[in-house]
Amino acid sequence: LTLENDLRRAIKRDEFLLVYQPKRCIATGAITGVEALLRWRHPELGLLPPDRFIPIAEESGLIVPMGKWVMERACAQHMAWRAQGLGPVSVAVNLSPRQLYDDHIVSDICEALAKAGMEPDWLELEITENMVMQDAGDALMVLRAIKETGVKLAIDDFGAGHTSFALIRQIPLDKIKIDRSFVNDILTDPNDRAIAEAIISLGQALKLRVVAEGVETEAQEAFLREHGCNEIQGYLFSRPLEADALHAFVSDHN
Ligand code: G
Ligand code: G
Ligand code: MN
Ligand code: NA
Repeated sequence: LTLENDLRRAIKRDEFLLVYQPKRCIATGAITGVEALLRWRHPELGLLPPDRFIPIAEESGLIVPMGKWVMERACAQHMAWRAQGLGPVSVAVNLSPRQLYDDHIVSDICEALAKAGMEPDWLELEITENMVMQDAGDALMVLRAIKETGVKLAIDDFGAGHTSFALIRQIPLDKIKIDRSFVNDILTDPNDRAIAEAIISLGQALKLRVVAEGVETEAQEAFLREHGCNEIQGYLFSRPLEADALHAFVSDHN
């Protein structure tokens, strides 16, 4: 309960920060985008990872204003990098179920873009399968409205949740992210390998870009390249970086 109270004051006290993990296109080697990941600089407990406070934020509903802050910060950062002369990289933000089903989600997205002066196609929103399954009819309506703003949609942690193929076909998706758990043992576990290959095939058939997350070794990347995966994200390439470090990393790389 104390943590929830602290969380209530965290936006005003400017205790949140975003770190950015780059994604690399396997074919061109270029950095195509970054995923924004939330951290909380707690005054007594130090730097907290999202699994320490997102569940509390979700439970209490605080995730709605926090998520709005994340979108605004991410859009502002994208424009700041461009103003510093960095070639544009897309920025992805994770959405929580509470946000998706909040009445103001579409206007919050539009407001974040407008405040930053950012074109919608540089912003990507990541949802998970289970968010869609809660109420498929409602979710599809919201996702279509979100898609009409011009932002991109990615399905995160794919393969780990519970969506049907029938539903996947109806979501206006741009991208599938293969869950890290399948990438981990992609070389040693025949089942994980089969699942990863199936997800890549599904993505290709539906004309979606496929991203593998949690790539930690060259051998995993080689396997993914061979099987037609489009992008990789993971410690092999880079850990999540603060804004300045990300700028330096992209400048050196692209
Ligand atoms: O950052 P890490 O790298 O530890 O992220 C752990 C989990 O927290 C991931 O599942 C990620 O999707 C989630 N997460 C990170 N940042 C955000 C955020 O801004 N909003 C939401 N809803 N989830 C986030
Ligand atoms: O669920 P989501 O994909 O949003 O989670 C992103 C999380 O994955 C973050 O916690 C991030 O720090 C973590 N992550 C990113 N790359 C790697 C990796 O190569 N290995 C592992 N174990 N975790 C990673
Ligand atoms: Mn994600
Ligand atoms: Na993920």
